[in-house]
Amino acid sequence: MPKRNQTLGEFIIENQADFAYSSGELSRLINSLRLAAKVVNHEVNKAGLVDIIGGYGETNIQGEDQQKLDVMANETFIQTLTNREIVCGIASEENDDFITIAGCDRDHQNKYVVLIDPLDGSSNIDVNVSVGTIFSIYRRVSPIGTPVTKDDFLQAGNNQVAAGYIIYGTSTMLVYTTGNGVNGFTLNPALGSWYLSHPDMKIPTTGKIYSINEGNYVHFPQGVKDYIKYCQEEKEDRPYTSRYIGSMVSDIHRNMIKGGIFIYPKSSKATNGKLRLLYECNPMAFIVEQAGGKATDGFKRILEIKPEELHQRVPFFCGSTRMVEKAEEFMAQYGD
Ligand code: AHM
Ligand code: MG
Repeated sequence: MPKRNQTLGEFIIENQADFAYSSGELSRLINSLRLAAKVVNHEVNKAGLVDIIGGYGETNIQGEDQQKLDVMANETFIQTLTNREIVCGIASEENDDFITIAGCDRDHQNKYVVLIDPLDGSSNIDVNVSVGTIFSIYRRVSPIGTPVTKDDFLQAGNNQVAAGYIIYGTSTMLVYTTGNGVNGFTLNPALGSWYLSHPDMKIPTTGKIYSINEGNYVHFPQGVKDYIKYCQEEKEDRPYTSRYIGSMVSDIHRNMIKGGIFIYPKSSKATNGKLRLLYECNPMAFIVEQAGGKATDGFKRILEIKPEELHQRVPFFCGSTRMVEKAEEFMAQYGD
């Protein structure tokens, strides 16, 4: 039973037996992520103080300008996981291809791969709005002791062993699941310790918040347009409130606590939406489902989609179950 104010270290030790195939490896991996998160948190917090923000002169493979903190966060997570030889492979939203950890075919027998979006919502950094890290952990499907393969990363989300996010907000939180519910830890920056502040998180079954970039309204499918009009209708408990930070971790974290729906649909400009199945949607879907919510592409469960590419995008409807189901009803009227 989670105890409030327990540290993350204590929590991991106490709950180690809950991890499937527990050998301590997954615990050590989550420990590495919490360490890297503290380093990134430190840098994010001083972003306004030093000349660290702004374009880094590189464009990532999605064609977006990278900012220095994206690069720093990417390197911090990759280096921490690499130095500790805790995984056999890493795939990052910021890298074209996956990384094979040296020695995974000889010296160490690690069985996990990590997929990571090191700093999501990074266009918000230079305006002092919350950003986040999202991670997802799978057991490799190729034999232990051989180099990792692309198939180790292209697994359906329901194979996830663990997933989590870190939100660098008014306080810094680490929220994660290993498939036994969701727990949230808040960083005490003075002590550098994470404390269990949100044990066994449950998303309300319905809510009054809808989060979508309505600026793209004219490009949305008719089902989404109709759902937005439904949210705005004066009837029963509506109209709902619109809240869109543009930083998915923050938008979903708020909806997890207050109840709500987050939608990033496809549009006539972006045929599969914007968000990446492997780095963004699968981990958030696993967390939200573990908290009792629902995540689909408007028609089918995100966690059942078999990925075909590392950087595949997918429409995303995620949040309170009854709200996602209502949005799906509108989508179903028009088909995909
Ligand atoms: P990023 O990975 O380049 O930071 O993009 C992902 C972010 C999400 O956090 C957010 O929900 C979305 O992009 C906002 O996009 P838009 O500005 O198109 O609404
Ligand atoms: Mg992202």
